[in-house]
Amino acid sequence: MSEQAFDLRDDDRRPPADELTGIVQRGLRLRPKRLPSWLFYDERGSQLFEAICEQPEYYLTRCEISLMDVHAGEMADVLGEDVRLVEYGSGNAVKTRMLLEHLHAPVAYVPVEISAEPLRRCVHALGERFPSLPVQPLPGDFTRALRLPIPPRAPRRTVLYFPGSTIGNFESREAAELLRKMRNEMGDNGGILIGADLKKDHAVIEAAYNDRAGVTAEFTLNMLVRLNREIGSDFELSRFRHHAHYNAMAGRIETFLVSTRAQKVRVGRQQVNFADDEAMQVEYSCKYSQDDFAALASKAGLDVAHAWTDPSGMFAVYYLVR
Ligand code: AVJ
Repeated sequence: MSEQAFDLRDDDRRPPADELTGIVQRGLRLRPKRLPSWLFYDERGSQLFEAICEQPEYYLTRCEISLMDVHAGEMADVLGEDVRLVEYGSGNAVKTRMLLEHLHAPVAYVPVEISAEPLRRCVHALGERFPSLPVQPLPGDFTRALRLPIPPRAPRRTVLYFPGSTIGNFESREAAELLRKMRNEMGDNGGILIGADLKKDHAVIEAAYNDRAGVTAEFTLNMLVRLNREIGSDFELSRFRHHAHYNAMAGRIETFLVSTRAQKVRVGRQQVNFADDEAMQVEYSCKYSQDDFAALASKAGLDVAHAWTDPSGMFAVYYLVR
């Protein structure tokens, strides 16, 4: 997600920078201060996320890919013939390709993506690999109600694909609401194929968000670079540090930007005070045991029909149905 997010919202006639300024100002009035994690994903942030995926400590992507390597064929069998596959966030589509390799006569692939450039790249990459697959890109925010394009022929079912443990960025209430929205979109006969990181040794999880090379720290701080550029705020990068720790009670990584001194920052026409050591929350990455995830799904009126894990038991993909 990037600045284009706001260009796409023609329901709001204010200039995009004003909207962003308002979002940030509201977050800075909360106690603790809090900024939404989608702000990470400008162009640089998306690049840094790809670099995170290559770090030895960040096991999530590698584990999900090895899971797909082993189980994509079985997933395709479970999904059945004539599926319309709708992906929430198009990403770089590596896992999607692994699934599409095995799908039986898919009716269409619909990537839903808020930011124009990744969406374009995804359409291009899949068009080359699957020339006869109808691709129907849908620019937009997947947390809002989607208007799915008319499929080229009637699908047997619509399956919403939501890989990557992105669901972990939502607090459990919001996660249940999002799944409930997805349940409506998939229809009676539909399903949700969704990746979620599993609970495990806390040190392993914590290391994944504190890589030695400091890529995650740079990713976190890039949010401030983006805000300085897009809304003209004057966050001083050297006066904030990345902090990510595993909250075992809540079952989630909590990431903060911590102010390294008492300071004032200008955001739009407002001055915002930070105390020495004040922590501003920027991301949750929730971890679910298989039982936790089944409980979350059931809050949204969904059942786990299948669950797959990677060979090391670190990551899970679930197939949810009504
Ligand atoms: C893309 C949301 C799955 O929470 O693990 C990686 C984002 N943040 N390192 C995650 C992220 C810091 C990632 N998700």
